[in-house]
Amino acid sequence: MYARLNRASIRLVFLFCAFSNAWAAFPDSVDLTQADGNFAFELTGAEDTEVAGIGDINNDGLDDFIVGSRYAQQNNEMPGSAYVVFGNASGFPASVSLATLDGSDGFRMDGVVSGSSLGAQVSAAGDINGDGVDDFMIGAPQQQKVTVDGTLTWAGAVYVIFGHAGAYPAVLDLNTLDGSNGFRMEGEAALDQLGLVIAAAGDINGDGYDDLLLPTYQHEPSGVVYGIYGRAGGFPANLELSTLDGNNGFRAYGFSDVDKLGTSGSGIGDFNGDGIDDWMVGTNINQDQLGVVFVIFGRSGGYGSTLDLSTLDGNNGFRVLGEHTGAWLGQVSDTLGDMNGDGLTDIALGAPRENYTGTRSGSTYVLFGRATGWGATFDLAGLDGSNGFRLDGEGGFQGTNMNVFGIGDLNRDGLAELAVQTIYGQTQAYVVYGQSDPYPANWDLSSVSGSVGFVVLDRHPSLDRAGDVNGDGVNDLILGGSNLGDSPSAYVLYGQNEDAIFADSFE
Ligand SMILES: [Ca+2]
Ligand SMILES: [Ca+2]
Ligand SMILES: [Ca+2]
Ligand SMILES: [Ca+2]
Repeated sequence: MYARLNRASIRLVFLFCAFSNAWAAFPDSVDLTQADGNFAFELTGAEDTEVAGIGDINNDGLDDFIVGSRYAQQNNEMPGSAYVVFGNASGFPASVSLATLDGSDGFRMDGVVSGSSLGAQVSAAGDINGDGVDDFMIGAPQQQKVTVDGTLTWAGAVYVIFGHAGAYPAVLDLNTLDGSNGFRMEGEAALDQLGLVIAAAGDINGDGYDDLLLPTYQHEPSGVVYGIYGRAGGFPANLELSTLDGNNGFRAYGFSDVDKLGTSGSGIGDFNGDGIDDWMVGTNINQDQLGVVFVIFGRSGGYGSTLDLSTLDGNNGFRVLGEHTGAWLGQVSDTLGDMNGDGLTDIALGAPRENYTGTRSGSTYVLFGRATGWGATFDLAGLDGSNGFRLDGEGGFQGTNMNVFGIGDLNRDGLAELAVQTIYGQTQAYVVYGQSDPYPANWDLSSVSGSVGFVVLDRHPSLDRAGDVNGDGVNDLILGGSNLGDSPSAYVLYGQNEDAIFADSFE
């Protein structure tokens, strides 16, 4: 098993595979409870974690990552906390304590009031202020908003923190964000829970600065997604979303039959190959609960103050509807990067309540990007393996609480991997390798082993590409935990460097 798969045995695996021509970078099953610092390490000291790779926020050439813990307690209150851990070229020990980060190896941030659920979501932001250093953001969806007219319960807040070279404190006080080092945004109304979904957009208006997306499905009456444009400077300490005017950002609302726009959404890279980053936003709550995802092509100059999603016609974007009543397409979705190696990015759309292999077995649809030929509506029944595929659960109710994640290229073959986390039945994360050959048009998760992919045992509700946190040139995977008892907070699983293994084998 994987506990014994140290470097020596990896070489044996490689040699075996070289002769059998059946290379698999990972074993079929990864047990992170055996993390020993060699193939993976654990993080301790926080509960119920959300995780994200955030790029290189301290500009030392190593990618960094963040662990959010919405129920974290500090000083007998429960503000929620988030922990940034810096990448380390020396690697990491088997266990890293989030509680002892001292500014040199990472730092902590706490919610500004108790009960704000800071860390319920964490995300990369790209480089939103254009200073060449990556930035990141944290959601606090249950934070109150204090106005002259009173307090708005659970309006929610999002904090954007600008990365910088040099020293960080052990605890970064989010109240010190003044527009020059970062800024905050707050929900427009009580119960909006701004910060439940936050995502880097890439540069969707083509001005050279990375942008942000804040899908907010609880905003009445129909949900909304806010787009925030990056710029070189001049951010206020508190960016009022009501001031988004088409120059600094925009909004898009749900409309008839789209009741809760924004249960998922993210930047998706350049999906249609026109040189501008594209994005998507979805909801499982629409007519007959089919679910819908809107894919919106990036546009030089932006979208005006309000983008009308009903105008998507194939030229400016398109929509994807779930295949069956109650399928809940778009409850979850993520950007993948380039999974099939054609140079265009691809996307994963989850339909947790599709029924192909049993009641609510769940399905994941992968759509490959392409330059032309999009109509106003993409029909998922047209997926044939070359333009994307449908990947079903193994059986009944496996779609319950399923999620889909783009996790980057874990085996350095240049193709991005897909992860599907299932919480019910087979409670594990399935990692599906990218490949340039066509996939089957329809298949199911029971096939994920060997050259197809591998599984990570246990429950990890949050997965993300960590970037390269140990400087070996391979992207790593970070996995959050839903801790019961003393189980670790999160794990990092190192990517496998096939080239390095090859070189080592013939030393
Ligand atoms: Ca770094
Ligand atoms: Ca920056
Ligand atoms: Ca931009
Ligand atoms: Ca594009």
